[in-house]
Amino acid sequence: MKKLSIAVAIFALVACGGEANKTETKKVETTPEVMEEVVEEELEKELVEINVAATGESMAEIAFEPKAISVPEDSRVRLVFENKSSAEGMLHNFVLVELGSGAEIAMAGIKAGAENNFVPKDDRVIAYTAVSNMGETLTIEFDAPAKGSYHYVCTYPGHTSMIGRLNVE
Ligand SMILES: [Cu+2]
Repeated sequence: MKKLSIAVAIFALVACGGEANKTETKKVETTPEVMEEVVEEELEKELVEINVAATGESMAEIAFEPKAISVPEDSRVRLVFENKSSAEGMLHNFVLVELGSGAEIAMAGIKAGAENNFVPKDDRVIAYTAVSNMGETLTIEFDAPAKGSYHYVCTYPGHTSMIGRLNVE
């Protein structure tokens, strides 16, 4: 009886060993494919943080800082948008739009109204923040659009002089 259990135990051990080997061989076979998937996933998740401020205490001074930003293609962009104005009524948003469409988007934004953050429903709008109060910082995330140049504008009524360019490279 004792001998039999030992034999069974040895058999089980060998069987397990065989199974483990099989699994290992399978892993090696699929390694190149698996690694490719991992690399692709990492590219999708590359997070790029950009900092943009809205500055100025009068209508003549208001501007984005900086006025040009570059981000890599296929990146996830985290925008930290700081309203640095402190004068009463200096409300700003950041609206990323197709190149050259800023003026039309801003015009349509006035009709969209404050309840929509002055952002119209328009395919040319790629990403946007809510309207920020003086001294407020808002953070949004979005996928970088296709390679190319885009404008960012403030669509708060009368702020059409606030414009910058985002390059996706
Ligand atoms: Cu503004």
